[in-house]
Amino acid sequence: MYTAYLADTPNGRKISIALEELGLPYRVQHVDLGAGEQHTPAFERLNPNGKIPVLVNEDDGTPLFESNAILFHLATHSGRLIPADGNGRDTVLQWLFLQAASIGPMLGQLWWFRHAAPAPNEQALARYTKEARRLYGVIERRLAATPYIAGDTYTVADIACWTWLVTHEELGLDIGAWPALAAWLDKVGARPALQRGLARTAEPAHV
Ligand SMILES: N[C@@H](CCC(=O)N[C@@H](CS)C(=O)NCC(=O)O)C(=O)O
Repeated sequence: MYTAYLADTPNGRKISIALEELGLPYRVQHVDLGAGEQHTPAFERLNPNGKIPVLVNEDDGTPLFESNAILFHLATHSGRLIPADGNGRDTVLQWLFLQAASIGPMLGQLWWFRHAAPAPNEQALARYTKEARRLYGVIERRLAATPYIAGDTYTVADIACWTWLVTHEELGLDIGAWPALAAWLDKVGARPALQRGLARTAEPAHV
């Protein structure tokens, strides 16, 4: 049994989607980011970085933070959503790192400067829009060549990238520029487990 500390954000959504895909038992503990619950001493004992998501294995109490480390843990321990062979695993890891190191931070900054910045900042908007568009292009070229991010099969790399790349409207990006990526967003988004995962993370806090 797992407890997933989540909020309704791209990194939070990854975890409930993966747990639903794998059919593992879990409960969601919603963390109110606006109220600062991620900075309480109790939460920072689970993640010293003070961010969701965290997954606690209730069998032994072990907490795991960093969304893609959690995805990799779930996939390798279940033997699903990741290839069994070493090269296949490395390929999944490569895309998980690209998502965590580039797609998440750049799209996250673009979202913040569009929706949360206290004052307009045209230079920041131009810089992060350019970088986001470049990254959508990287994934477009990949998905023009392979059906899924890490190759022939659906893996946790798709989950990690999907929750971020699906936010293109909020980011003011025209998805028409990336047809292979758009088709993949629809294909992956139609998975029933993904839709169940989104619903679990979107449940109102404290219910
Ligand atoms: N690299 C981390 C990023 C986690 C992250 O940025 N979480 C955000 C929500 S998506 C958060 O907790 N923000 C609240 C804060 O920074 O105070 C991961 O992939 O888990």
